[in-house]
Amino acid sequence: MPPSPAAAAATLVAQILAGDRAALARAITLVESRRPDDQETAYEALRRLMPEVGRGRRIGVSGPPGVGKSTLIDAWGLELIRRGRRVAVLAVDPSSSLSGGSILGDKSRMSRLAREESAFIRPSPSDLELGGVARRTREAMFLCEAAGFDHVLVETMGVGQSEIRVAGMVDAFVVLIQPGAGDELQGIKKGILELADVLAVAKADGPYEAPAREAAAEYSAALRYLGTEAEILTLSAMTGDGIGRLADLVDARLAAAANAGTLEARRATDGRRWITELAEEILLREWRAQAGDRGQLGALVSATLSGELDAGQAARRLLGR
Ligand SMILES: Nc1nc2c(ncn2[C@@H]2O[C@H](COP(=O)(O)OP(=O)(O)OP(=O)(O)O)[C@@H](O)[C@H]2O)c(=O)[nH]1
Ligand SMILES: [Mg+2]
Repeated sequence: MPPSPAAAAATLVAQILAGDRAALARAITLVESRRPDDQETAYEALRRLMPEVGRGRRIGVSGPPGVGKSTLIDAWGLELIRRGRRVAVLAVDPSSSLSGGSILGDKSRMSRLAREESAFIRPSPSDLELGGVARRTREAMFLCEAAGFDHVLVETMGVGQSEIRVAGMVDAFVVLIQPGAGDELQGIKKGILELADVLAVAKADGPYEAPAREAAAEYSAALRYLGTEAEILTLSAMTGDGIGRLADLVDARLAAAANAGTLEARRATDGRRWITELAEEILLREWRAQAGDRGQLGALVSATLSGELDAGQAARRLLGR
């Protein structure tokens, strides 16, 4: 007989606290699973681990496809390790659900970091339902923290919902921008500029260096205009230029936020989202499981289109009201 969820959770917790990386990976798999018993085990393990969660720093790294997120995380992660930190990376990649997994892709982009004892890299399949966000990024971050990783970097694709969601659950949000001045300004949405704590113009090396600096100047003006307090810099993950500055900058901002109490406030807001989202998920799952009278949907649509029912009435009937 397999162990009960509580017993399985207790074992997992002991292993994670003892530094067992395979156990950490397993716990993340369980929390991402859709099976109720896996969920029960994972959440029980997380409950027991929560006293170990909170001291770490959670950082989101976002930007358009190919801008250099993974390469930057590789360089930044190494810099953090040089400073004595332990670094976990969660890569959330929508393309992984299309290509059937970009695990090798991400590991090879982070090949230097992947070899480090003090690093843990975990690519998670994204959930198309959520617009390309892993369903359990928040829980995975907490598990990494409990396992003693004091920095958790989350790579997320710069597509609408996913970056907004991730920005809400991290302590600092770094947005990478393509070098090249002028028209790029149109491409990045105002909302994203407002989410960013740090804007970094990537690939500032070789022929891109000058355009990168021009872009930084333009974005700097845009940020002033928007009245946000985001910092802006140029960097190159390839040459290493700007990586130390990025690490310093994010460190300083997080220390200031911790002192001012804004870090705690940000986490409290996210805690409310955490439980609310799970509650919504449970409701939706229960409703879908009943699925009793979905047969009436066709009739409800006809009635709505013919003007017999209004759309709100039809939706309420579908819910059995
Ligand atoms: N010149 C230059 N090229 C870079 C730099 N960083 C990344 N690249 C190149 O840009 C390409 C994409 O890099 P990735 O790190 O995979 O970019 P990404 O944003 O993680 O890509 P996705 O995860 O697919 O969205 C690769 O060919 C890198 O070698 C840099 O600092 N300078
Ligand atoms: Mg990547």
